Amino acid sequence: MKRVLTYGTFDLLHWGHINLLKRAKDLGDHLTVAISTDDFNRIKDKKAYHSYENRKMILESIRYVDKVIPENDWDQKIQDVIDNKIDVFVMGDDWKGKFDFLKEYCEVIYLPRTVGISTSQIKEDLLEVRNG
Ligand code: C2G
Repeated sequence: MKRVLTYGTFDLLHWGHINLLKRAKDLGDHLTVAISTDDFNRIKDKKAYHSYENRKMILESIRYVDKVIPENDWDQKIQDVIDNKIDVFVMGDDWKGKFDFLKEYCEVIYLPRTVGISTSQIKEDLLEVRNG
């Protein structure tokens, strides 16, 4: 059983997120997603539209996702890798290099981000529609 782990806020879930989750799952047999709590989003200076509970429920309904755990701070990744017996850590390549310290514990893979979609772009586009 090859176990994969990834992290994110996954707010206003879109096809870029799904592309990431699908490719992450394809790297193993079991995918755990650590989803940022509302408090941690404040630390990341992100304001999610959906609450942690609702973002968690949405992620748990995705066929590629086997387990969802909370991401409370920047420093939990090594423990998460150990506790969940992770073989592969995956992130989009906007994070390239940032988590190489995990290479002591598991494989670290940065996947190309999906171009043309982002949660902030969705918010900007909707604002434009509303403001005309
Ligand atoms: N992503 C992607 N393509 C996009 C948008 C996002 O591949 N068009 C990927 C990101 O690279 C990330 C994942 O989807 O791997 C989740 O993106 P976010 O919810 O924006 O996550 P982020 O705020 O980057 O949180 O400790 C790590 C952080 O929690 C990552």
